Amino acid sequence: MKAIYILAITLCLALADNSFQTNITNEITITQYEWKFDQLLDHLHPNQTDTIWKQRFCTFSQYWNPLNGVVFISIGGESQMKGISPGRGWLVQLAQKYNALVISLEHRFYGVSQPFPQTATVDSFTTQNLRYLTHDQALADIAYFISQVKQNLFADNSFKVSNMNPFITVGGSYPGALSAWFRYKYPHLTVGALASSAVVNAIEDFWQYDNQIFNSTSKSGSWCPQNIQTFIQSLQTEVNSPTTQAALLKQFQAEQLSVDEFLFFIPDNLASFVQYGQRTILCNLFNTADYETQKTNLVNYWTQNKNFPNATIYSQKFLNSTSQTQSSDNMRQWLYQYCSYFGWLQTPSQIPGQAMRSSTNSISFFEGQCTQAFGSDIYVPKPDEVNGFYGGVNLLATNIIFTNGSEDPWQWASLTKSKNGMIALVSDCDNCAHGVELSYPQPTDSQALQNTRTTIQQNFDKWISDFTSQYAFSYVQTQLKKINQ
Ligand SMILES: *[C@@H]1O[C@H](CO)[C@@H](O)[C@H](O)[C@H]1NC(C)=O
Ligand SMILES: *[C@@H]1O[C@H](CO)[C@@H](O)[C@H](O)[C@H]1NC(C)=O
Ligand SMILES: *[C@@H]1O[C@H](CO)[C@@H](O)[C@H](O)[C@H]1NC(C)=O
Ligand SMILES: *[C@@H]1O[C@H](CO)[C@@H](O)[C@H](O)[C@H]1NC(C)=O
Ligand SMILES: *[C@@H]1O[C@H](CO)[C@@H](O)[C@H](O)[C@H]1NC(C)=O
Ligand SMILES: CC(=O)N[C@H]1CO[C@H](CO)[C@@H](O)[C@@H]1O
Repeated sequence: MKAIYILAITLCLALADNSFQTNITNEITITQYEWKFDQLLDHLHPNQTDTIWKQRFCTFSQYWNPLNGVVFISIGGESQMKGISPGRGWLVQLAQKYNALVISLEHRFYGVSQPFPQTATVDSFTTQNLRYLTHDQALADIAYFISQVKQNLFADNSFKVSNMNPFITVGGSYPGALSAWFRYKYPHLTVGALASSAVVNAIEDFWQYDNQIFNSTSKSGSWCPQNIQTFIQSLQTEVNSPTTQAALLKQFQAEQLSVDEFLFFIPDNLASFVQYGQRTILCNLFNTADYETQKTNLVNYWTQNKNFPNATIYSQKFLNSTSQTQSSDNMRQWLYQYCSYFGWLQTPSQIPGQAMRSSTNSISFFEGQCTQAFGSDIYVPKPDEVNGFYGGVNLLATNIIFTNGSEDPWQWASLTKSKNGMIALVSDCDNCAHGVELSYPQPTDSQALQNTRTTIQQNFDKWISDFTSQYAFSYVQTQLKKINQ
């Protein structure tokens, strides 16, 4: 009996060749399934012969119960997305609590979701093709996808999703903004949205980001931002000197960068520590005023952790290149999105004494990147247009939870205050940064973070019960049908 059972499982695993494993924590490994969806290229100018492309989505259905389960749509963006990653590991627990199906939908032009797949004769990322890389097309992708899922997109009907299953969107950062905007634009398709560190406010000159790096690193002591500031100054002097330049670039594996590119590459990667909750690690590396030691600490850290930042993707040559070399490529696409719409150009803080990056990180530097990569007609960003479209910080919708981490430099592009059925929460704790509550809960998580997750779930409970009570009668009918199927 047991042997047969094991054999059956083995067969099942062998047959499901679209399945894959993801390690969420050291103890938790999940199985997900990868699928492709026939998505429309242009939702905004429909045509008799719609152009179709293949959009990737992944499902996690271990806890799914179609009779009373929630469907979580995990929204992608800014990079490739193959299902739930450890950074969104909380979804695994939420799935268990809400008998949920989790569907991760990759964003157009990222990863393998390419409207114009790379071939010998087709380049994925020409400026002409990237015209279809817009926030409104991306939202329409989600709307079309959800409406298809509700009508049993899955041919074998194995998931038995129906109109009576409440849908909740989840996203962090730019996908967090999409999650909020989706609730505003297509409120009939979901019961609510979690918008984590959602950058709903487009700002061209986003110097507040750099200022938050100063503010967050100050939490370790004023020496931390000070040491980083003197480091940036020394770096600038060294890279500008013909006698020392080559050795410095070599030390950071950045021989392919110009001086200005290098002076963006380093601060951008220091800011990443803070953005991703590693402020204390960064400050430990800079717990010395000695420039040579600072450099060595940084290089050693990246080498030992096998996460040395790839300088190539910061070069104009790479940003110019219209071909997709690997599915992880995302720099040109994201550059296009902020050049053409959002801005969020990360210039030095305008508060005297608080700049954490070189003055070469100026608007004209970013404008140069944009115009060289896409031509002069793509720049300039249109924050007024985007904010006019969705409302920016004056967005008005219901059932959205906005979260921000107290150390997150992006919080200044997010929503500040609760109002009208929209709730703003903050996780105020050490190293609480971008999208912090979405990761898998740990026993060491601060009380503030645990409270954020509890409040989110209380709101989910309310949205779900409002939904099911509103549709009580047809809900029972539909679910009875499923049982009888
Ligand atoms: C998951 O972790 C195990 C060991 O802990 C490792 O053997 C395996 O390759 C990992 N799988 C993935 C997909 O990373
Ligand atoms: C409609 O689609 C066809 C075929 O893809 C294309 O040749 C034509 O230019 C499109 N028309 C418009 C108005 O976009
Ligand atoms: C950091 O920001 C907080 C909130 O705006 C402010 O109260 C605090 O004074 C700032 N700290 C520094 C060092 O700028
Ligand atoms: C850096 O990125 C480029 C472009 O994606 C890639 O071709 C190259 O292999 C990467 N280098 C390293 C060391 O990973
Ligand atoms: C990038 O492309 C622009 C426009 O074609 C060109 O002027 C510039 O020299 C290119 N830069 C590099 C580094 O290839
Ligand atoms: C932009 C924004 O709302 N930021 C808030 C995030 O949370 C911190 C911590 O309470 C607030 O100080 C910020 O105002």
